[in-house]
Amino acid sequence: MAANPKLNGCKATSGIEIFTFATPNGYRPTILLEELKDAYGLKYSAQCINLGDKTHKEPWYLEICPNGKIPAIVDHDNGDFRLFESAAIMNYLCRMYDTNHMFYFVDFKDSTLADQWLFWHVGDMLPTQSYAHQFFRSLPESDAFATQKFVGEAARSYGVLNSALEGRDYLVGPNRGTYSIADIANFAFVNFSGSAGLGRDLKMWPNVERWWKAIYARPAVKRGLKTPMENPIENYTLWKKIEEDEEFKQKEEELEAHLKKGQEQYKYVYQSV
Ligand SMILES: N[C@@H](CCC(=O)N[C@@H](CS)C(=O)NCC(=O)O)C(=O)O
Repeated sequence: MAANPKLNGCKATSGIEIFTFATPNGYRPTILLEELKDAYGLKYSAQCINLGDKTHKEPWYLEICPNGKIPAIVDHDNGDFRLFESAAIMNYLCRMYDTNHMFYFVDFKDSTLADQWLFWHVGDMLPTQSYAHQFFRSLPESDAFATQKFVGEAARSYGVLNSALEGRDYLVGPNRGTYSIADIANFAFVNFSGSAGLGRDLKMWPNVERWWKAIYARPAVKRGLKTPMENPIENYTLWKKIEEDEEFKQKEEELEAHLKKGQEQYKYVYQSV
């Protein structure tokens, strides 16, 4: 079978071209692109940047994304405008293409609050959950202090989200709130809580669980989570595998035991703020 041709730059000449991989950071803009496709017929294409073979460090990709990470976009309909950082990409896509303000806000305070939740996500929840995932899943090298510290700090962010969603459907907007990029950004990580040592369900944070299920049910979200492909450790798939695969379950129990030992050793106490 012939090898796949090596990526060497843009393939599209019109629409948005996204360079991404099957990770929570990658799914944030692909979910929004699918929502914009449903709402406005926005055209986009995706190139799969395989992190395993270091495509994201190749010179052609660094010209698009000097940070050498996914995701990044090129907007061929706007002078081949290049952009990286998922929250900046989401902000740009809304300001350029969400002309009816379906996923971002016109109201000054609401748009500022949406930005607050975007910035909180990338500055707070994203790094702690990313490190929680890495330390929780990297036995036997994993350091007990770091594992309980990052998993604990990620759990704290879920407490913050849970309080913010009390009596509300979505994070920002009048009354019970309106679905927006603030929700999409945070959903993309909550959908991987299990992989980061945060348990086999979300019952500890009932408002987050309700909100996560409502967002997951959206057709555009389901498609966004398949672009460029599905990830086998998103919550539903991971939790099902733990139930059905005895060997996998045992490995998961070892990871959980390591976390618990670290929590006891360092006297971890859950804090919701
Ligand atoms: N703050 C960045 C984070 C991007 C990021 O960390 N991407 C990861 C994949 S989830 C990556 O490309 N990692 C490859 C590497 O670090 O070499 C964003 O929100 O876009």
